[in-house]
Amino acid sequence: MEKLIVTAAICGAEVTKSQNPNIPYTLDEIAREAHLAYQAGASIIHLHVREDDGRPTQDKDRFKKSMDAIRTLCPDIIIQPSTGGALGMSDMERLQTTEVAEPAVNLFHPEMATLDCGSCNFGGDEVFINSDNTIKTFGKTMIQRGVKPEIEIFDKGMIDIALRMAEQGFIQHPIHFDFVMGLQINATARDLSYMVHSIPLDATWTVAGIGRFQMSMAALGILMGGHVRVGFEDNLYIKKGILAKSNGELVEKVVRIARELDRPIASPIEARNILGLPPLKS
Ligand code: KMH
Ligand code: ZN
Repeated sequence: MEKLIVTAAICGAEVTKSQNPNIPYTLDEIAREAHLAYQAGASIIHLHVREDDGRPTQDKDRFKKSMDAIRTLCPDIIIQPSTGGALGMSDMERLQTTEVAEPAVNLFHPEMATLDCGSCNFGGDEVFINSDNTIKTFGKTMIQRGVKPEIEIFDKGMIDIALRMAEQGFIQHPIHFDFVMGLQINATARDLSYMVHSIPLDATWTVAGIGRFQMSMAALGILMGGHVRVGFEDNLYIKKGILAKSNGELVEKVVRIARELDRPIASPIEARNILGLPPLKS
Protein backbone atom coordinates (compact mmCIF):
# COMPACT_ATOMS: atom_id res chain seq x y z
CA MET A 1 0.00 0.00 0.00
CA GLU A 2 0.97 3.60 -0.60
CA LYS A 3 2.48 5.54 2.30
CA LEU A 4 -0.05 7.32 4.50
CA ILE A 5 -0.59 11.07 4.18
CA VAL A 6 -1.64 12.59 7.48
CA THR A 7 -3.41 15.95 7.32
CA ALA A 8 -3.69 18.02 10.48
CA ALA A 9 -6.69 20.37 10.59
CA ILE A 10 -5.20 22.39 13.42
CA CYS A 11 -7.64 25.21 14.04
CA GLY A 12 -10.99 25.22 12.24
CA ALA A 13 -13.31 28.18 12.27
CA GLU A 14 -16.03 27.14 14.66
CA VAL A 15 -14.31 25.58 17.70
CA THR A 16 -13.18 27.86 20.54
CA LYS A 17 -10.77 27.96 23.46
CA SER A 18 -13.78 27.65 25.77
CA GLN A 19 -14.16 24.11 24.41
CA ASN A 20 -10.44 23.30 24.42
CA PRO A 21 -7.91 25.97 25.57
CA ASN A 22 -5.27 24.50 23.26
CA ILE A 23 -7.00 25.65 20.07
CA PRO A 24 -4.64 28.10 18.37
CA TYR A 25 -5.67 31.72 17.64
CA THR A 26 -2.50 33.83 17.49
CA LEU A 27 0.20 33.49 14.84
CA ASP A 28 2.58 31.98 17.41
CA GLU A 29 -0.04 29.49 18.53
CA ILE A 30 -0.89 28.53 14.93
CA ALA A 31 2.80 28.02 14.09
CA ARG A 32 3.37 26.01 17.28
CA GLU A 33 0.41 23.70 16.65
CA ALA A 34 1.45 23.18 13.02
CA HIS A 35 4.98 22.38 14.17
CA LEU A 36 3.85 19.82 16.74
CA ALA A 37 1.67 18.14 14.09
CA TYR A 38 4.56 18.18 11.59
CA GLN A 39 7.01 16.70 14.11
CA ALA A 40 4.49 13.94 14.82
CA GLY A 41 4.16 13.04 11.12
CA ALA A 42 1.66 15.37 9.43
CA SER A 43 2.59 16.33 5.89
CA ILE A 44 -0.39 18.62 5.21
CA ILE A 45 -1.75 21.42 7.38
CA HIS A 46 -5.38 22.24 6.59
CA LEU A 47 -5.48 25.87 7.62
CA HIS A 48 -8.10 28.24 9.00
CA VAL A 49 -6.87 31.33 10.80
CA ARG A 50 -8.21 33.60 13.52
CA GLU A 51 -7.78 37.10 14.82
CA ASP A 52 -5.95 37.14 18.15
CA ASP A 53 -9.33 37.18 19.93
CA GLY A 54 -10.42 34.00 18.15
CA ARG A 55 -12.70 35.46 15.47
CA PRO A 56 -12.33 33.46 12.23
CA THR A 57 -11.02 35.44 9.28
CA GLN A 58 -10.18 34.73 5.64
CA ASP A 59 -8.09 37.90 5.40
CA LYS A 60 -5.29 37.15 2.96
CA ASP A 61 -2.68 39.11 4.91
CA ARG A 62 -3.46 37.15 8.05
CA PHE A 63 -3.16 33.93 6.01
CA LYS A 64 0.15 35.05 4.52
CA LYS A 65 1.52 35.86 8.00
CA SER A 66 0.30 32.52 9.33
CA MET A 67 1.81 30.64 6.40
CA ASP A 68 5.12 32.49 6.85
CA ALA A 69 5.12 31.56 10.53
CA ILE A 70 4.36 27.90 9.76
CA ARG A 71 7.00 27.74 7.03
CA THR A 72 9.67 29.05 9.39
CA LEU A 73 9.19 26.00 11.61
CA CYS A 74 8.05 23.44 9.00
CA PRO A 75 9.95 24.35 5.82
CA ASP A 76 8.61 21.65 3.49
CA ILE A 77 5.08 21.07 4.80
CA ILE A 78 2.11 21.34 2.42
CA ILE A 79 -0.22 24.13 3.52
CA GLN A 80 -3.83 23.77 2.45
CA PRO A 81 -5.84 26.92 3.23
CA SER A 82 -9.59 26.59 3.64
CA THR A 83 -11.90 28.25 1.15
CA GLY A 84 -14.82 27.16 3.32
CA GLY A 85 -13.97 29.80 5.92
CA ALA A 86 -16.64 30.17 8.59
CA LEU A 87 -20.41 29.89 8.24
CA GLY A 88 -21.98 33.02 6.77
CA MET A 89 -18.88 34.38 5.00
CA SER A 90 -19.27 35.62 1.42
CA ASP A 91 -17.71 33.80 -1.53
CA MET A 92 -15.23 36.60 -2.23
CA GLU A 93 -14.16 36.66 1.41
CA ARG A 94 -13.64 32.89 1.35
CA LEU A 95 -11.72 32.81 -1.92
CA GLN A 96 -9.07 35.29 -0.71
CA THR A 97 -6.96 32.45 0.67
CA THR A 98 -6.04 31.36 -2.86
CA GLU A 99 -4.90 34.91 -3.72
CA VAL A 100 -1.76 34.51 -1.69
CA ALA A 101 -0.84 32.22 -4.59
CA GLU A 102 0.34 35.24 -6.57
CA PRO A 103 3.10 35.35 -7.66
CA ALA A 104 2.77 31.63 -8.22
CA VAL A 105 6.45 30.88 -7.76
CA ASN A 106 7.18 31.96 -4.22
CA LEU A 107 7.34 29.83 -1.10
CA PHE A 108 3.97 31.01 0.12
CA HIS A 109 2.05 29.72 -2.83
CA PRO A 110 -0.73 27.57 -1.35
CA GLU A 111 -0.21 24.34 -3.23
CA MET A 112 -3.69 23.16 -2.27
CA ALA A 113 -6.96 24.59 -0.97
CA THR A 114 -10.29 23.05 -0.07
CA LEU A 115 -13.22 23.11 -2.50
CA ASP A 116 -16.55 22.34 -0.86
CA CYS A 117 -18.75 20.63 -3.44
CA GLY A 118 -22.27 21.33 -2.18
CA SER A 119 -24.35 22.68 0.68
CA CYS A 120 -25.00 20.82 3.91
CA ASN A 121 -26.56 21.12 7.34
CA PHE A 122 -24.21 21.85 10.24
CA GLY A 123 -26.82 21.20 12.96
CA GLY A 124 -29.61 23.37 14.38
CA ASP A 125 -30.33 26.26 12.02
CA GLU A 126 -26.84 26.30 10.53
CA VAL A 127 -26.36 25.60 6.83
CA PHE A 128 -23.04 25.69 4.97
CA ILE A 129 -23.96 27.09 1.56
CA ASN A 130 -22.08 26.24 -1.64
CA SER A 131 -24.18 26.86 -4.75
CA ASP A 132 -23.27 25.42 -8.15
CA ASN A 133 -22.04 28.86 -9.20
CA THR A 134 -19.85 29.10 -6.08
CA ILE A 135 -18.30 25.73 -6.84
CA LYS A 136 -17.70 26.72 -10.47
CA THR A 137 -16.11 30.06 -9.53
CA PHE A 138 -13.90 28.48 -6.88
CA GLY A 139 -12.90 25.59 -9.18
CA LYS A 140 -12.06 27.86 -12.11
CA THR A 141 -10.10 30.25 -9.89
CA MET A 142 -8.04 27.41 -8.41
CA ILE A 143 -7.19 26.10 -11.89
CA GLN A 144 -6.11 29.62 -12.96
CA ARG A 145 -4.01 30.06 -9.82
CA GLY A 146 -2.39 26.63 -9.96
CA VAL A 147 -3.87 25.49 -6.63
CA LYS A 148 -4.86 21.82 -6.36
CA PRO A 149 -8.28 21.48 -4.74
CA GLU A 150 -9.08 18.97 -2.04
CA ILE A 151 -12.73 18.21 -2.74
CA GLU A 152 -14.67 18.30 0.53
CA ILE A 153 -17.49 15.75 0.57
CA PHE A 154 -20.09 16.28 3.31
CA ASP A 155 -22.81 14.29 1.59
CA LYS A 156 -22.75 11.34 -0.82
CA GLY A 157 -24.35 13.34 -3.65
CA MET A 158 -21.45 15.78 -3.51
CA ILE A 159 -19.28 13.15 -5.18
CA ASP A 160 -21.62 13.26 -8.19
CA ILE A 161 -21.57 17.08 -8.15
CA ALA A 162 -17.76 17.02 -8.15
CA LEU A 163 -17.61 14.54 -11.02
CA ARG A 164 -20.05 16.65 -13.08
CA MET A 165 -17.94 19.75 -12.32
CA ALA A 166 -14.91 17.83 -13.59
CA GLU A 167 -16.76 16.88 -16.81
CA GLN A 168 -17.53 20.57 -17.31
CA GLY A 169 -13.89 21.57 -16.77
CA PHE A 170 -14.16 23.20 -13.34
CA ILE A 171 -12.08 20.50 -11.59
CA GLN A 172 -9.08 18.67 -13.03
CA HIS A 173 -8.22 14.97 -12.75
CA PRO A 174 -6.73 13.25 -10.82
CA ILE A 175 -9.08 14.45 -8.07
CA HIS A 176 -8.24 14.39 -4.37
CA PHE A 177 -11.30 13.90 -2.12
CA ASP A 178 -11.83 14.37 1.61
CA PHE A 179 -14.76 12.35 2.99
CA VAL A 180 -16.19 14.07 6.07
CA MET A 181 -17.87 11.34 8.11
CA GLY A 182 -20.07 11.67 11.19
CA LEU A 183 -21.64 15.03 10.39
CA GLN A 184 -24.13 14.49 7.60
CA ILE A 185 -22.85 11.12 6.33
CA ASN A 186 -22.97 8.30 8.89
CA ALA A 187 -19.51 7.30 10.10
CA THR A 188 -19.75 3.62 9.17
CA ALA A 189 -17.58 1.22 7.19
CA ARG A 190 -20.48 0.68 4.77
CA ASP A 191 -20.79 4.39 4.01
CA LEU A 192 -17.04 4.91 3.65
CA SER A 193 -16.83 1.91 1.35
CA TYR A 194 -19.67 3.32 -0.79
CA MET A 195 -17.82 6.62 -1.15
CA VAL A 196 -14.48 4.99 -1.98
CA HIS A 197 -16.17 2.91 -4.68
CA SER A 198 -17.87 5.99 -6.16
CA ILE A 199 -14.75 7.90 -7.16
CA PRO A 200 -12.54 7.48 -10.25
CA LEU A 201 -9.77 4.89 -10.09
CA ASP A 202 -7.05 7.52 -10.44
CA ALA A 203 -8.44 9.61 -7.57
CA THR A 204 -6.89 9.83 -4.11
CA TRP A 205 -8.87 10.21 -0.90
CA THR A 206 -8.60 11.03 2.74
CA VAL A 207 -11.12 10.60 5.54
CA ALA A 208 -12.01 13.04 8.30
CA GLY A 209 -14.10 11.53 11.09
CA ILE A 210 -15.93 14.16 13.13
CA GLY A 211 -15.91 14.14 16.93
CA ARG A 212 -15.81 10.69 18.49
CA PHE A 213 -15.47 9.13 15.04
CA GLN A 214 -12.05 10.66 14.33
CA MET A 215 -9.89 7.68 15.22
CA SER A 216 -12.27 4.91 14.11
CA MET A 217 -12.62 6.49 10.67
CA ALA A 218 -8.85 7.06 10.53
CA ALA A 219 -8.22 3.39 11.31
CA LEU A 220 -10.62 2.37 8.52
CA GLY A 221 -8.98 4.82 6.11
CA ILE A 222 -5.57 3.37 6.92
CA LEU A 223 -6.79 -0.20 6.33
CA MET A 224 -8.61 0.68 3.11
CA GLY A 225 -5.60 2.36 1.53
CA GLY A 226 -6.79 5.96 1.85
CA HIS A 227 -5.26 8.83 3.78
CA VAL A 228 -6.36 10.46 7.03
CA ARG A 229 -7.16 13.82 8.55
CA VAL A 230 -7.15 14.51 12.28
CA GLY A 231 -7.00 17.70 14.35
CA PHE A 232 -8.90 20.16 16.49
CA GLU A 233 -11.11 21.35 13.63
CA ASP A 234 -12.89 17.99 13.70
CA ASN A 235 -12.32 16.67 17.23
CA LEU A 236 -11.15 18.06 20.58
CA TYR A 237 -10.54 14.83 22.52
CA ILE A 238 -7.64 12.39 22.64
CA LYS A 239 -9.99 9.82 24.19
CA LYS A 240 -13.45 9.86 25.68
CA GLY A 241 -13.70 12.72 28.20
CA ILE A 242 -10.02 13.77 27.90
CA LEU A 243 -9.20 16.90 25.91
CA ALA A 244 -6.24 16.64 23.54
CA LYS A 245 -3.24 18.72 24.60
CA SER A 246 -2.27 19.53 21.04
CA ASN A 247 -2.80 18.60 17.42
CA GLY A 248 0.54 16.84 17.76
CA GLU A 249 -1.00 14.47 20.27
CA LEU A 250 -3.79 13.58 17.82
CA VAL A 251 -1.29 13.06 14.98
CA GLU A 252 0.90 10.89 17.25
CA LYS A 253 -2.09 8.68 18.00
CA VAL A 254 -3.00 8.14 14.35
CA VAL A 255 0.65 7.52 13.47
CA ARG A 256 0.80 4.87 16.23
CA ILE A 257 -2.28 3.17 14.78
CA ALA A 258 -0.78 3.29 11.27
CA ARG A 259 2.51 1.79 12.47
CA GLU A 260 0.66 -1.07 14.18
CA LEU A 261 -1.14 -1.70 10.89
CA ASP A 262 2.14 -1.63 8.90
CA ARG A 263 1.31 1.54 7.00
CA PRO A 264 4.37 3.78 6.79
CA ILE A 265 3.92 7.56 7.00
CA ALA A 266 4.52 9.81 3.97
CA SER A 267 6.91 12.73 4.31
CA PRO A 268 5.79 16.03 2.71
CA ILE A 269 7.94 15.21 -0.35
CA GLU A 270 6.30 11.80 -0.66
CA ALA A 271 2.87 13.33 -0.13
CA ARG A 272 3.48 15.76 -3.03
CA ASN A 273 4.36 12.78 -5.19
CA ILE A 274 1.25 10.82 -4.23
CA LEU A 275 -1.00 13.84 -4.87
CA GLY A 276 0.70 14.82 -8.12
CA LEU A 277 1.80 18.18 -6.76
CA PRO A 278 4.92 19.77 -8.23
CA PRO A 279 8.01 19.71 -6.01
CA LEU A 280 8.32 22.65 -3.59
CA LYS A 281 10.05 25.65 -5.15
CA SER A 282 12.57 27.53 -3.05
N1 KMH B 1 -15.86 25.91 8.57
C1 KMH B 1 -16.81 25.35 7.67
C2 KMH B 1 -17.93 26.31 7.43
C3 KMH B 1 -13.39 23.88 4.52
O1 KMH B 1 -12.44 24.14 5.24
O2 KMH B 1 -13.36 23.99 3.30
C4 KMH B 1 -16.22 24.97 6.36
C5 KMH B 1 -15.03 24.13 6.39
C6 KMH B 1 -14.70 23.42 5.13
O3 KMH B 1 -14.30 24.03 7.35
ZN1 ZN C 1 -11.85 23.45 7.25
